[in-house]
Amino acid sequence: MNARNRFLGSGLVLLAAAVCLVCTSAYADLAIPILSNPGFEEPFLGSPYFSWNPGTAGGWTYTSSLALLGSSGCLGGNATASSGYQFFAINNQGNDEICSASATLQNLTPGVTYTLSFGAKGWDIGSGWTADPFHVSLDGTDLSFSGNTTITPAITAEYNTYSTTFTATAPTATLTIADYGLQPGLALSFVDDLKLSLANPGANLVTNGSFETPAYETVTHALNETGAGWTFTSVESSLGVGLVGSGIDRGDPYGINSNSVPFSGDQQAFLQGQDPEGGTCSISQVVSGFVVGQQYQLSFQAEGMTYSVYASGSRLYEGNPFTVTIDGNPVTFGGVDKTLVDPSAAYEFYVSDPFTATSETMELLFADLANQPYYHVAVIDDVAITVIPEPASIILLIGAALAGGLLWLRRR
Ligand SMILES: [Ca+2]
Ligand SMILES: [Ca+2]
Repeated sequence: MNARNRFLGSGLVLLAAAVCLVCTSAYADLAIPILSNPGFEEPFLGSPYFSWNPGTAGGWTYTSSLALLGSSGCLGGNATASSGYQFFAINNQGNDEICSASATLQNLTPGVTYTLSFGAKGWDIGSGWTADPFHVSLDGTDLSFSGNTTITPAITAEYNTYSTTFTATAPTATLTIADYGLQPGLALSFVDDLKLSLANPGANLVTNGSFETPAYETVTHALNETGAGWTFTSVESSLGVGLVGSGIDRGDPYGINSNSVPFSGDQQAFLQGQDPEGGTCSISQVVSGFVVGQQYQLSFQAEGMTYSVYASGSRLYEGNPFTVTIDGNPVTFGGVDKTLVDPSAAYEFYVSDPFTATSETMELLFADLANQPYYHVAVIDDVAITVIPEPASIILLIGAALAGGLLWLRRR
């Protein structure tokens, strides 16, 4: 089996993956993303299917008997996912039930501003159905999308993107997507593909953090490349790590449904298991520009690569858990023991706890666990290391604000 085929697996792999579903999520030291399961890919529904009133599932709590978790093709018309295979359908059929989905944002940094976006569209099934208007709130306060707090998505084939920013006031916040109940008739909107990122990340010390260079315009992926800032290593040169080009996402050249759409641009990096060769694979970069003693944060987007075969209702999903170190020291995400990144089947946003630079150049290393099966693939995109303002400068800012306030008082 050549490297290309091995990368995408085979029917045997799918069988093995089904067996291996029991071996995921067994880790106690999992890194905490800002939002788990942002693409409604969990729990996996299998072949085109929908689940009414899924209750609490996959990190989300759904209310109303009309809340619907669905997969592409489960309903007629434009019932497709924006990312991966599954979506949330917010739905009202002339009764007064409020239909909603809510989840907890975690590991937020108070004072930091984040960008939140998602896709939505109305159902185009006709027969009197309209889009179901809804609102998105954080701890009960509606977020504004281009000046609107009520979203009535257009009825289109593709999803329409809605984006906003918010500033965290606490490490956690409850995100709620809810309709208003009491619609006069039949109404349904699809919601999918929530994305989070830093709104004002500042200068990035990482070179080629989006893995767009070199551009692989004619191949689906490249292995063990060196250059453009990154070094990719694996035990066997023919597989393990590298850059994924756009072809794998757009052309689906192997006839396998993949969730592998880069978070940004056309390319992303991947870490693939090394079984049966053994050992680990890694992606590293010697990052320069640190100021010794200054505090920094690492952020990135990561997902577990999945393939779905609806005919058999099975999905190859293995997130290939990995660790991140800076000069050999584990980077943590949400607490001292939260070191192991095991992303779900849609891109999750990870922001590390602060770490202190001990040298002007430090090595950033992503490495998977030893002896993972080769159908375990994690993909990574938008890697950034950014400075955290020193407490002294924050105190200065507060001091300046206070002084301004005093001046204002004196002028009165
Ligand atoms: Ca999805
Ligand atoms: Ca990219």
